[in-house]
This record gives sequence, C-alpha cells and structure tokens, in this order.
Amino acid sequence: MRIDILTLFPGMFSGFLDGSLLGAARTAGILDIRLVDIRDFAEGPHRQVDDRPFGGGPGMLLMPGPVVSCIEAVQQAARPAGRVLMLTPGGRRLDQAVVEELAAEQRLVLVCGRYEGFDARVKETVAADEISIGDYVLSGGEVAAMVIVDAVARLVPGVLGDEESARQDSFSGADRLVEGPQYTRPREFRGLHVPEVLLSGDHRRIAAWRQEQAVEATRRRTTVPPTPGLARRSTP
Ligand code: 6GU
Repeated sequence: MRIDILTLFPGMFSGFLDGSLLGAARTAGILDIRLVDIRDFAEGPHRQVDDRPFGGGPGMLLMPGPVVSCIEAVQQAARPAGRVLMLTPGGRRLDQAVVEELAAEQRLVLVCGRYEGFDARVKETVAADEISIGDYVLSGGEVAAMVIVDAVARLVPGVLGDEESARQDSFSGADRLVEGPQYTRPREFRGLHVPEVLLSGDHRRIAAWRQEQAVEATRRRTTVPPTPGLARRSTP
C-alpha cells in the first residue's frame, strides 16, 4: 500500500514512521509512505501558504493554491491517483469500520490542515473526503494522520506478524465488541487472581467466558453513566 502525507511539518513524522512496526513494514516494501512538504508548492519570495479569512474571524486559513498544486502533483506522480483524505475536525468520524474501508485501498493521500483549516475550494477542486479522529480540536492534522496510518497499516497483510491478532482486536469482526480483560503471569498479583477458567485448559469454556466478558465490557462502555463524569464502576 502507498500513502502520501502532505503536510507543512514533515519533521513531525520522523520518529513515528521509523518506529518498529511501520519502520519494518517500510523496509520490507509492504508499505510505501512518503512525506511531501506543502510549502514546496507555495509561490512568491515568502512561500506563503496561509492567509486571513474573508469576512473576518480569528486565525489563518490554508490558501487553496499550494494545497491543490501539492495534491495534484502527488497524484500525477504515480498510479493509481489514490483516494484523497483531508484531515479536519468537521470530517467523517474515524472508527474501525472506516479504518477497514481505507485499508482496502491501494493508495491514500492524506492532507494535513493547520491553522483554522482549508479554504473550502480545496475540497471542491480535488475529489476529497474529510476525516476527523474525534470530537475535539487538534492544532493540526498531523497527529490525526499518524492515527490513521497506524490503524490502517496494521490491517495491511504482512505488517503485523500475526494476522489473527488484528481479527481479534476490539471493534473488529461482525459484532464490533471491545475485548474483555486479559491476564499474563504471575497467577497472583497483589492478592488479585487470574480467573480460574483461563487456567482450566478448557478451550470451549474459555471462548465462552471471553465472549461474555466482551459483551459486558461493550455494554458498560456504551451505557450512559447515571451521574456526570467518566468514572463508572460495575456493580459487584
Ligand atoms: Cl483530522 N484535525 C484537527 N485539526 N483536529 C481534529 C481532527 C483533525 N480530528 C479531530 N480533531
């Protein structure tokens, strides 16, 4: 799979892309991830990429010229042109179903916004979709792009050593359940014991217990808390 990341801050990605999982997949040629600096497509002596919004208001917008030139150049450089995703807080909310949809593409072009966002004509000029990673505001799309690359890459065959582990992840499979609790050694930690069923060697019972725990974990997470605040405890 090929992913082109268009950004004003390519340096933000270096540690991330060279890290163990992605670094190995890139070296192995499974993932072809490229960074493109939007400022390289700016014109004039100042290489300006942002300007004040017409009609007034706070902050600066990315000008359409450099962004569209950058997208077009990247798309023309290789085939297929790839699906263009603009990263904005108002976009379609990312979830595992969207991640699976993106992982099925041969090529993605991720465009990171900065400042108050993109001039609206970018989206009209290039056939782009807008993606958000959640209902909160980041200073730019770079962190969101890393989230997308991480989540998508692990679904690309060969990136994870163990294909089964991706299928068993939370939100995967037809039921979209989150995973229940898991345990490793020691069998007892500070007086807390590993559930007996997991030590039983009875694989049918273990599978049934895990399914039950996943259903319960999913229910707890999607039930509206009775009082404000995030803290919720299951009744004993
Ligand atoms: Cl994609 N960009 C920004 N700036 N903020 C966000 C976001 C994206 N997704 C959630 N918040």
